[in-house]
Amino acid sequence: MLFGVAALYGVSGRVLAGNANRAACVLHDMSYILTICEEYACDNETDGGLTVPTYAVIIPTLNEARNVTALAERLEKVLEHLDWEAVFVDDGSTDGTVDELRSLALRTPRVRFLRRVGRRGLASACVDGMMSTAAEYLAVMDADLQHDENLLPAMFDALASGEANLAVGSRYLEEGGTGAWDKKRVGLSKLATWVAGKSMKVRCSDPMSGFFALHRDIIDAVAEKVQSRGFKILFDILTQPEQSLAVREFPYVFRERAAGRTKLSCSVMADFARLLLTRILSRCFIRKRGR
Ligand SMILES: Nc1nc2c(ncn2[C@@H]2O[C@H](COP(=O)(O)OP(=O)(O)O)[C@@H](O)[C@H]2O)c(=O)[nH]1
Ligand SMILES: [Mg+2]
Repeated sequence: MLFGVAALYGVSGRVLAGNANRAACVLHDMSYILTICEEYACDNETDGGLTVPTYAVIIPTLNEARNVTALAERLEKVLEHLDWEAVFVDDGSTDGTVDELRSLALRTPRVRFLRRVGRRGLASACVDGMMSTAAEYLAVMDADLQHDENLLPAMFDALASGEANLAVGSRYLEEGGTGAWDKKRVGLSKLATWVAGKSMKVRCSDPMSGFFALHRDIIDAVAEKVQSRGFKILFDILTQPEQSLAVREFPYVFRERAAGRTKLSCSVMADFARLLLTRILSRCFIRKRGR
């Protein structure tokens, strides 16, 4: 019966294969929550010796058919020595991304994917991906090869050693960079970063980064509060008032998109401006009350 329900929601890969001891798949939308747990106590001897991975890389996709296979291959190389899985989360791509993901998942046991139906939004896709894995350490990155996957082992290491509970890939540290961006985009991004800094308690040079890793306790605590349509989930997490964050940053140079187009649109920017305003106002309000 559980297999039937999971299939209905498009969950694929290792969870469906019954490899997880205690797999929890919670779809973020409050209208339906699917939890698969405890019942999944499986004997590893009989299902290929696979165990619950310690690390997961969550990759939101919207029309990234030409990028996903290359990314999975790169991940396999850099994470070779770790116990990890990749969770792609797709929102109705029309370019064959899901076919690519299915074929990847069929031939690569470390890859699984979540196909969301009737739902959109980068932030909620990331949250659903994170909720669908039992891994303790979770990274989020773009599917388009713009983020430097070579940093993942060091980011995971910083989390697993307890040095940090949030590792951020930063374009604005000395050795980082925005690559081929034109002056206008750099200017806008720096301005937004400066304004965002005013609403944050913690120091982070690149709060709009889409490349970060965290201990799962952090997202478990705020999953329901993240702006589901948002594009800048890291900033949302950084500005949740009750979070206790130890941030470590890793410089990287933002690469050019390998194929396909950016989904950063005017409406996405408007959503972000709304989030920014809400956070600045609530920070002012908290300060005033504290006086
Ligand atoms: N699932 C999902 N993924 C999305 C959505 N919007 C963007 N993405 C993915 O999120 C990542 C970041 O988007 P991208 O267009 O690269 O933004 P940019 O790097 O700021 O130009 C990419 O892997 C996109 O395919 C969405 O609504 N749903
Ligand atoms: Mg991108």
